[in-house]
Amino acid sequence: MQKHRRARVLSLVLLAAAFWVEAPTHLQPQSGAPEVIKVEPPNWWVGHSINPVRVMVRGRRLDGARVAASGTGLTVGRVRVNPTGTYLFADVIVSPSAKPGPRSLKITARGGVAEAPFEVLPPLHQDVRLQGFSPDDVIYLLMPDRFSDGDPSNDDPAKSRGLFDRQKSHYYHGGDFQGIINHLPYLKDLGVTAIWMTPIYDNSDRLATFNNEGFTSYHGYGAVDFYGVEEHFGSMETLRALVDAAHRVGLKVIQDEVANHTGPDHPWVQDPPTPTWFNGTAANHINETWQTWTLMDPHASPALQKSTLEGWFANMLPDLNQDDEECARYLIQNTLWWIGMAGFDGIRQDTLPYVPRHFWREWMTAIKRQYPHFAVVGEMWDGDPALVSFFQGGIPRFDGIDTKVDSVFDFPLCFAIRKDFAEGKSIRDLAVTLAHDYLYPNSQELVTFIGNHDLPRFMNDTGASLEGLELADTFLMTARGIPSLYYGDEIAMRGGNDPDNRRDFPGGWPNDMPNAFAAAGRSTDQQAVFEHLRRLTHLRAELEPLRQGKMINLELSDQTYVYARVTMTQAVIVAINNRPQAETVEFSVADLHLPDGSSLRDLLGAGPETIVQEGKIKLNLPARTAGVYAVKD
Ligand SMILES: [Ca+2]
Ligand SMILES: [Ca+2]
Ligand SMILES: [Ca+2]
Repeated sequence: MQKHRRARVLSLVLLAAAFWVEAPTHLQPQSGAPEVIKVEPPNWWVGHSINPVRVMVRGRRLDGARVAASGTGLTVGRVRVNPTGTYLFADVIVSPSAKPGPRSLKITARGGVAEAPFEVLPPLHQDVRLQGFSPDDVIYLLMPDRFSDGDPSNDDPAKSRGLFDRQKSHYYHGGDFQGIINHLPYLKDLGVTAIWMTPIYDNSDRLATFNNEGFTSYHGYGAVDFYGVEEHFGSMETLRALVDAAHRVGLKVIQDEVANHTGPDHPWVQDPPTPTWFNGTAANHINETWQTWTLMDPHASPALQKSTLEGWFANMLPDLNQDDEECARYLIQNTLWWIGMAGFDGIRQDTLPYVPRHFWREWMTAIKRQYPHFAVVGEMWDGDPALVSFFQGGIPRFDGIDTKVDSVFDFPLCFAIRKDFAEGKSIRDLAVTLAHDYLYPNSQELVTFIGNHDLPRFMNDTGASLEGLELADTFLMTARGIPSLYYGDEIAMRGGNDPDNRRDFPGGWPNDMPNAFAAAGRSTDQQAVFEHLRRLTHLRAELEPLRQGKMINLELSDQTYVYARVTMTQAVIVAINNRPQAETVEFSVADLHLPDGSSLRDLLGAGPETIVQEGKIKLNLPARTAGVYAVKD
C-alpha cells in the first residue's frame, strides 16, 4: 500500500502547488478609523463550558484598541492586539443570565471606533443531537460535491465563479447539502446510520492551474475560512437543515475536520495572527517527511520528530502550530462551535499524527466536557497496528500522554481486506491483523473500511470481482469495529487513484441516466451488490452479536476463515470461503455452548442448514461465498 501513500502525497503536492498566491496589498500601514473584517467566533452560548470565549477580530488599525461590550450580559476581559494592528484577541465573558440576541464589541482605537458584531445564543440542548457513534453504527462516507446536486442555483456561485465544470475531474461538479437531504431515504434504506461528509469549510474561491490543468478545492481540504460554509454546498442554514433532517430519520452526521493545516489561500498565510501561529512561514519552513513512526519511538529525539510534527505537507500546506497558545485555543473553540452550530454527532479528524499528541488530549478533553456523548475518529494512515494503536486514546503511553481520541481508522485491516478479497491472497492475513488487537486500548471502537476517498476503489484492484467485493462486505459488516462504507461501493463503482475514485454518483444530477439511487436504474450486477450489502446492514442491526459481540476465531486455513461473534445470550457464526472452489470446513463449537442437535441456518441464504453434532459443525461452502449462521428459532 506504499504506492497509495505516494499517490496521496502527489495529490497534496498538486493541491498545494496549484494554490500558491501572490502577496496581498492590505498590509501597508494606513491611517484612519479601525476596521473589522472578521469576528471569530461570531457568537457563543450562554452556559457553555468555555467561558470566557476568546474572540479573534481580524481587521485594520486595531493597535492600541480598547474593547467594551455593547448591551447587557457580556463583559470583556483581557485584550491583546498584534503589533501591526491586524488582529485583536478579546476574552468575552457571557453572563449566565445573558438574554440571547445580537450584541457588539465596541473597539476604540487611535483613529476612531469600530463595531464587531457578536451574538449571544441560548444554551445548547443535548436531546437528540451530539450522539457520538459506536459499533451500533454503519458509517457512509460521501463527498458532498460528488454525491448529488439538489440545488443547481449554487453550482457556480457569484462568490467563486468559474470553478464548476462536470467534465473536469478537479473542478466542482455541483453536489451539495440539498442533494444529500434528497437522498436520505436511499441511505436509510441501504441501512447506514451515520453520514461522514468530507470537509464543508469554506475553501478557496480561486481557480488555480498547475501544468496547464485547473484545480479547485472541491474536496474541502483547503480551508480558507474555518468559520465559513463552502458556498458550493449551501449555507449554515442548509447544513443545519441537513443535520436536522438526518436526525429526524435516525441518521447521524459526522464532520470532517482538519486541525493540522490550512489551505495555501488562507489569509493567515500572508498575515498570521501571532508570530508563531504557523510552524514557519511560506518563505521559510521545513518539509513534511511523513516519518510518523518516530512519534511512537522511545528513542527518537524531539529534533527527529520535528519534521513530521512541524513540516508543511507537500512542502506547501501551511502547518498550524498547536503549541502557540492562541492557535490551540482558536482550534478548540472552533471545534466546539461547529458541533454546537450544526449539531454534528461526531468528528473525523484528518492527519492525526502530524499534530502534537498533547494537543489532542486538550482538544478531546474540551469536547467531552461540553458534549460527553460525542465521538471522534482520527486518521492515522499506516499498515502497522503498533503505530495506529499508539494514537487511540484510553491509556497514557510512554510519553505520558493519553490522546483520549475515541477511535482511529483501521488501515491495517483495510489493506488486508483488499489483499485477500480483491487480489485473492491468503485469508490468513485477516486473522493475523486481528491478532494485533491487544495493542489497541479498544479495538471494538476502530472504524473499519474497505475503501475511502484517498484509495483506488476496491473494484480497481488487480483480481477484483463482484464475488470478492461481496466477501469483503460480508467480512466488514460481521467483524469487530465500526464499519464505514465509501459512497458508490454499494453499486461496485470503479475508479483508480484520486480523483478517479471520486466520480459522480450515477443519478445524483438532474436528468442523469441511469439513476442508481433507484433499484430500477441499477444493472443486475449493481443490484446484486447493493442487495447483498443491504441484507448485511439489516442483519447487523437485527443481531446484537454482530455489533457488540466478542470475536472468536474457530477455524482458519489458507483460504477459509470461520469466526463467531458472541454476547452473553447469542452466538452468530460467520464462515468464509475465499477459494474459487467449494470447500468443506469442520470446527468445534464447544466454546459457544451450542448443544448437540441445535439447528443453524445461513441468514445470507447461500449455505445449507446445519446441525451441531458431537460439539462440531461441518459446512460445505460453495466457491467464494460466505454464510452468516445463527441458531434457528
Ligand atoms: Ca448544486
Ligand atoms: Ca469558497
Ligand atoms: Ca503539524
